[in-house]
Amino acid sequence: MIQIDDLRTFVAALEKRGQLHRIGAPIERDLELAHVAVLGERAGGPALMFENVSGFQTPVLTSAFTTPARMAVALGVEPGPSMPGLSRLWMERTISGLVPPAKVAKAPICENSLTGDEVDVGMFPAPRLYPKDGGRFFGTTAYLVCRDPDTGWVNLGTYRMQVLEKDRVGVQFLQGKDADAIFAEYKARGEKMPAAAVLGGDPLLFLASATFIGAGIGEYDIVGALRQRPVEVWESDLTGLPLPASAEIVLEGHIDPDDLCHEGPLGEYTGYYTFGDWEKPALRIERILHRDDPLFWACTVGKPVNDIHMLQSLSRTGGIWHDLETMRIPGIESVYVPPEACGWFWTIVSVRQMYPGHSNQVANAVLASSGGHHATKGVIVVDHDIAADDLAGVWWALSTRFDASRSVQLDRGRSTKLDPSLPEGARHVTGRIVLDACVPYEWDEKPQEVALDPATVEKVKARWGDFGLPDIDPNRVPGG
Ligand SMILES: Cc1cc2nc3c(=O)[nH]c(=O)nc-3n(C[C@H](O)[C@H](O)[C@H](O)COP(=O)(O)O)c2cc1C
Ligand SMILES: [Mn+2]
Repeated sequence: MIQIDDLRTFVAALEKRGQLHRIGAPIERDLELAHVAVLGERAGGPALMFENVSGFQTPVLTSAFTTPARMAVALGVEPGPSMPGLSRLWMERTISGLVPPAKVAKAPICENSLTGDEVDVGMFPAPRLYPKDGGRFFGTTAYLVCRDPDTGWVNLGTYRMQVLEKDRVGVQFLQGKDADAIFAEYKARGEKMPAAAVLGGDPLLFLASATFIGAGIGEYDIVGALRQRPVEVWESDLTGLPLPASAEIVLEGHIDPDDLCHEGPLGEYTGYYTFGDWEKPALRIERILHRDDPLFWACTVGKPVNDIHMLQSLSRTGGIWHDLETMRIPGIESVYVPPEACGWFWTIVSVRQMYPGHSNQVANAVLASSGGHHATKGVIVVDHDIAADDLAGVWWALSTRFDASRSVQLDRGRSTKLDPSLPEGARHVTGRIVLDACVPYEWDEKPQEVALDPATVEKVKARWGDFGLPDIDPNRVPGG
């Protein structure tokens, strides 16, 4: 286990494992910073800490989650597991029970408190990422904390936050998101919603707050389960909200139902823009809290694959897997939402079939699950001999176990406003497809696979040195 308490311990843990590079050369926060980050991400490079952002003291962290190795460190395990391996950990820990946060009286986030005229979000190097973006975004990794006025449920959600004025940021929570549902309750009461935009703290707070977990479930409790210890929170004397004690920066205030804004666009995680210019909520900042020498953390969003696609792949897979297990569907071997599918739109499940129709049940369970119902366009099911992230094996199954006249199911389901394959203005519902690439369980005569003779494999492995192939390790050959 790697002990991760906050963004700083995460950065130190990455650095210790050669997973973080510091850039001392001067860099502009507009375009340059994100462009270096994106080029580094596309090349499979390390996390970056920009230490010399022109005009600012505050360093900017990017590319923190871009590889499975760094996702592992964030989860507190040594690099090595595959993405489904990490998602399995998510599934197992969240099933074993949620862990509520613990209040602390003294918190590092209170080291600096700015109110009144001192409030100026422009003190932080919020970057502009892409040329067509509508402005600079304080929030790409920041999450909004708010509380249900009736039940007391505390929700954390990552919604982009554009800098609008020195004391105002846009907060684009989309229809149906948890903050949207909570905001509607304040609106119905004719009240402003107390809210806090939080940057930093345990990196899993960003991960969890960017995850579709379901209404009524607190993301603090999910992170508590993932860490197997409570998240430490400080109860704000301004908004009453529990804030992560070791966050880097907090913007606190209220979201007024009568104070809507226009913001965006931002290069989305689909790799496209959504230009629809509807009115969106905005946070009026009454107080800024920050730690001494705060770190700023940004994520480049945009085209796959970068941090958002990796974190969505991990947590969406984990959420769907959790749901399949708690629906008591047997035989689930592995689950995978590929980062290249934006970490969202396609799910692959490997199942050990036990009865006729089992693979079809699995696919429909994914489509109906809390974790997977939103904007899934396709589910592929393969037999247990192929791991969900073995894409070569998935192609083989689609070629040899799949018959379009038997193995396809089409229907429609909930979509996302951000899906560029649907016409703008008609993005509520999408078509969905199931590709069942399993050999039908009920077939008496199953196709006979070509296989090696196990005894001969052992024999030739024992004599491998005789064959003059020093660069080939027969124990590491797939299927060897
Ligand atoms: C970098 C980033 C930006 C995001 N921007 C938005 C956004 O602007 N609006 C939104 O509704 N969801 C956005 N999301 C997705 C939400 O974080 C995700 O749907 C999450 O489930 C929301 O939390 P909730 O389920 O508690 O509402 C973003 C996610 C990431 C990682
Ligand atoms: Mn939520």
